Amino acid sequence: MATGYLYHEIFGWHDTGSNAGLFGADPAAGLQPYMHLENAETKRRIHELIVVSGLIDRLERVRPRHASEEEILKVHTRDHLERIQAESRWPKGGDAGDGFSPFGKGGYEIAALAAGGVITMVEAVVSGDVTNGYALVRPPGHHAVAGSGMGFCVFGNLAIAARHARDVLGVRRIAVVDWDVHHGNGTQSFFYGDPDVLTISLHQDNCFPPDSGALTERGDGAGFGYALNVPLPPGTGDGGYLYAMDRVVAPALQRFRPDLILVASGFDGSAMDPLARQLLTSEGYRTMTRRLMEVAEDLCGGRIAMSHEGGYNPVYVPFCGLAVIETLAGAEPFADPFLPVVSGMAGQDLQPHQKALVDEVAALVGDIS
Ligand code: 6DK
Ligand code: ZN
Repeated sequence: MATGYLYHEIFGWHDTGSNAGLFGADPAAGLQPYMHLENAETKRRIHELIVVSGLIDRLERVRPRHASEEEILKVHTRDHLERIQAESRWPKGGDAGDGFSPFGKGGYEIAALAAGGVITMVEAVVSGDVTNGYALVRPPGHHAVAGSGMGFCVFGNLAIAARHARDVLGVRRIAVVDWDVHHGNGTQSFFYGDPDVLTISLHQDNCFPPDSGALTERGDGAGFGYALNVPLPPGTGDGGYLYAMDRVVAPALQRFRPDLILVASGFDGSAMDPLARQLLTSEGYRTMTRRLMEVAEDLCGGRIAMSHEGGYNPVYVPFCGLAVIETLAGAEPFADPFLPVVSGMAGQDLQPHQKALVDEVAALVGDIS
């Protein structure tokens, strides 16, 4: 049983510039120029660790293609598509929508390759060429909404691939599990009224976007109950996340019985991330992956396609990525030299206030049928 892996060097050429990530360099305000926080390094370094560790030899390489305009238009407005295309021709590129999601000249083609990359990974999984797989794409996608990009995202990569799976590949029920530390608001928005796509987002409570991802966001009309949000308190570690997997994610999937599971995989919930305050270790990501695989084997022939999202510590993210992908491939753990440091941090165990929140969400799972 093969595990698919998709990466392309040109993802590293998506140019987010040097504006310190959120606030453009402004000497008068004391803002020094720096790399944008969403830069190529974390992704490149995951890929390099996959090669150097030898895991690459256990993986089946899947080649990306560009998403077509028609595929992008399945979730986005023509306005958004054409604005990205136009700004992509500007000499210095443009911005996907909120002023801190910049892209360089030619950024449209790279964003279309990211969306198309997730499409081809989903195709490989659905056709049975591979059992599961990881698309290490960039720019990320889970914040992009119909008419705009935001939060470093240009197009909704995973949502575009999910629509493709439904409309073209004939997949009926799709579950999305988003473990990026930020709320998967974009993905949720596309399927908010759709009872055939279950979206579950585990994120740090009110981290990004502002005021998004409360547990009261549950879907609309026929889709009510088919959006689940688990806004974990800051400081949640492996214990809290695994409790959420056992109490919310696994039972929700078992009730929903998906034909395919998609994962929006960010590593910004790690204990070393600069953009959030969670405590996950590579072992936490490994165990979450294993739990999902067990459920997937039970429900949908093991079919899981993961799409890369955030994660901002260039030193630690590669070990988290390696743990997830080697688990998907059934490979032995290679290394995580930081594990003693991060797993030894106080508060890794499930804390009472984390349990209370997860239990509150668990009570909503019964509305899924
Ligand atoms: N900005 C992502 O990792 C992107 O989910 C995260 C984007 C975080 C932006 C940081 C932030 C604010 C907060 C308040 C008001 C304005 C801006 F998409 C992924 F890359 F995956 O907190
Ligand atoms: Zn994120």
